[in-house]
Amino acid sequence: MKKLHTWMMLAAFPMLLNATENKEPEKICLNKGWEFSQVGKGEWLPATVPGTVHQDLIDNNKLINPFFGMNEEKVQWVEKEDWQYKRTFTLTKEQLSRQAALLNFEGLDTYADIYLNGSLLERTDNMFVGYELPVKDVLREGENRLQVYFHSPIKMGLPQWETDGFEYPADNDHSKTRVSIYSRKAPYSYGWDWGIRLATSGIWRPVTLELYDAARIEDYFVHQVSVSKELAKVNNILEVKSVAQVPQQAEVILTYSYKDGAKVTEHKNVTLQPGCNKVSMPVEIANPNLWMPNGWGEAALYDFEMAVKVDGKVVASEKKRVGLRTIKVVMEDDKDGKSFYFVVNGQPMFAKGSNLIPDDALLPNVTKERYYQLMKDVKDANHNMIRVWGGGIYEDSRFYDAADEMGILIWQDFIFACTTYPSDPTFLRRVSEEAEYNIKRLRSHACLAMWCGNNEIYEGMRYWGWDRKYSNPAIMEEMREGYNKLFHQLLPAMVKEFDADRFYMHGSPYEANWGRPHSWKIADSHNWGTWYGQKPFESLDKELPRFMSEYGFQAFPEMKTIATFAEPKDYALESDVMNAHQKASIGNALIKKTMALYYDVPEDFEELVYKGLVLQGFGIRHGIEAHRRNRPYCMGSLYWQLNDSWPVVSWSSIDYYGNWKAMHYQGKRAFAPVLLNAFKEGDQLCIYTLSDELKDYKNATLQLKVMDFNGKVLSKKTVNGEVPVNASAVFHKEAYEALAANPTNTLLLMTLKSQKGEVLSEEIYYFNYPKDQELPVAKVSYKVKQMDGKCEVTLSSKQLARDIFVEIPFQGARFSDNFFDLLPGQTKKIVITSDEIKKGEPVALKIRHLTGVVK
Ligand code: NHV
Repeated sequence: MKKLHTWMMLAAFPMLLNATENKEPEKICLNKGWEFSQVGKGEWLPATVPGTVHQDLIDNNKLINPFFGMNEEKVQWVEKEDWQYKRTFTLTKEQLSRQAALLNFEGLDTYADIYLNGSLLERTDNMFVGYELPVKDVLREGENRLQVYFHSPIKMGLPQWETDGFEYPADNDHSKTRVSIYSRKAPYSYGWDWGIRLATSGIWRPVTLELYDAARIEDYFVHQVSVSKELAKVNNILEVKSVAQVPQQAEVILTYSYKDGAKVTEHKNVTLQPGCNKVSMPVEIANPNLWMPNGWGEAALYDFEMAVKVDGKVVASEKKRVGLRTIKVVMEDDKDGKSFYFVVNGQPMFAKGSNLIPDDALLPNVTKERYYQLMKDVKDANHNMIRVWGGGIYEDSRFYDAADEMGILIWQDFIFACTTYPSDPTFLRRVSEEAEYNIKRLRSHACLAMWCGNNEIYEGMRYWGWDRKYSNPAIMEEMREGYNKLFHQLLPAMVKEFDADRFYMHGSPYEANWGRPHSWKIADSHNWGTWYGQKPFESLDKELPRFMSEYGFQAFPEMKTIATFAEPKDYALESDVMNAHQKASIGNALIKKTMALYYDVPEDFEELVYKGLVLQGFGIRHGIEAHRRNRPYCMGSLYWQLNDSWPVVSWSSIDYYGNWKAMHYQGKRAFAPVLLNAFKEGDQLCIYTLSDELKDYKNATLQLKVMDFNGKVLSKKTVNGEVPVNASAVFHKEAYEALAANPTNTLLLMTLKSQKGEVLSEEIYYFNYPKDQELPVAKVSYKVKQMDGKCEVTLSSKQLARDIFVEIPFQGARFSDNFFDLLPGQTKKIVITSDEIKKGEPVALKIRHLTGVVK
């Protein structure tokens, strides 16, 4: 511990004047009543906290909507200005008499000077840490003035940029002078290949003033020492700061319970020394309810609470929801290369999921409701893992709470992506502070599965041509050394110190590169062959990794989302407005090129948008199935990307307004717990069962029916077999030629039933791609039953109707199903929910399918 001078001791450890009057801590929310001002302008306007300067300007009609049209370029001036935020708050004499006071800023973006009553409390330099500032000696009775001065993140980076003398390879930083890498600030806010550039400033997480007596819990870590079905050993580790000048007696109380069951309470008497104290309370829970990932059972959570009592009064307490489980990452040399898979509660788990980017360009707009909706979308689509990608942020705690509750494992990157970074002492100090802060903040979450140093920096250093870019080899050498310092030394050391049981990997991909087949056998892989390599989706059948942590394909968002940023005159693939919302250079051309392999490419823009959605869903589903089919060699499939941060053309499966793209529905189908998957191997059609279930199905039956597109059944048979536990297996093989006698106008319907007769999976196999099918012009009819908040749509068709898309003009409406095929003669009811649906106000539905638009 640093040596404190006597005068500092006075501030840090105020005298216990009246030891009998300990009270519960008081947390005063300071989010309300802020004003902001552009430095030099002198005009103060109301502000929202947590918030960003961009949103405050928009709310005060000082900034146009950055998402609309070509407005992005018109709002870039904001990042170059300094901004101030201020508010006052009043305190009573009684409040001031509390023994200690902390002003807590949970997040400041990024370079903020904090002033209180004439005192400079702190100069911050990291968006990813919270600041707890002791203010007991600065507070006043009555009015207190709080002010935060934000320096432009661009101006703050410039002196470093100027003195470095070379430009970092930060290609996603959409500026001529790339300063993003100098700041610990969300990389994506400087632009990305799906991202608007909004380099924000602001108080982006809550502010509180905490008044307390005697002691405070600085940290509560639930350390799962060992967990099995029979016994969980859990250590509760508290860091308690005592503000008395002399040792004081305290009682630490641990309470835990499961749901409405009995509360177990344990006590421990301790002597708190002045300053920081560690208190451990180990407990053992027999036959624990284990936390299970989505699809394997309940994500069981216990309620834990730790309280500290001094002089008989609770002076501090902290709650946690605790999921008891084990998660291991097995990365070992094996006969094929190097494995990479997760073992949860002793069972190998095929990871199914996607990559998360920040859900908004203006982060504080992501409410708790939005986090929970997104996580529900993930759960409903049968995912069990999300990778929090390194170009974004360490997410809000509510995100991890939601993941805990819904059984979603989190792969957490540290926030570094796609470029080398500085490694000077100041930079390393900032990173070490941020690592400690975030590891401690997240380590008690059941969902947290692993730490990963960064996204694609190692890959970039080796394969993205940076050697050629820097003619002076010393620069490249400095970058390589920097990589070692950050990702092989500092970050693993931090994980070891604060979260020793968790797996750490230097970066993703670990070693593999999508252009180098020999490397695919090593650990995780980002396969960008179907995008940057412009390969067909079938390449995913052969380019198999041990774990696919990224692969993707773009699609436009649906028309109602396009309509939020473009006007009908802009509805053209290469219009300026559409191009401002398409940040990937090869985007539009590639969408059309790949589409032509499978579908007829339409001229009409709206039809292209629709077919592009269908194409993306088709392609990624193809990949998911290939990965699942090839387990246990391949043990994970995380597609790029789950969500969007603004309305844009991107690789996402859910658009900015929460609308599921076709791919999200296809992902849900392809990630089903038990899935039938037919795949042609040589002259055989192999019908696989892909099961993630922990139980097997003996005496299952598979019915095969070949029918034409008008519903005439040409052949039919049933076979028996077994669906093995948690495995991919061939259930049945059939000579391909015989089945596929009429490939242009027949399909194979496969239905798998358990012994009890429940349908485990039902899938259609098409012998040809749509462009080589004689699809009938299906006459789809539908009926609508409308109620408040929902409507039921019943669709039917005499002929096969492929990829039916029901459009409704309400953002974020939820569909029980969409982008599905109707078999000839089939009737299907879907339910659409949205608060905007009102009984008696008929909604304008638009229904498309591959051979037409329903009038
Ligand atoms: O381009 C889509 C996504 C990115 O948004 C994100 O950074 O980590 N993507 C592509 C790649 N990685 C990622 C692969 N990168 C390259 C491919 C080919 C050449 C250079 C880079 C994500």
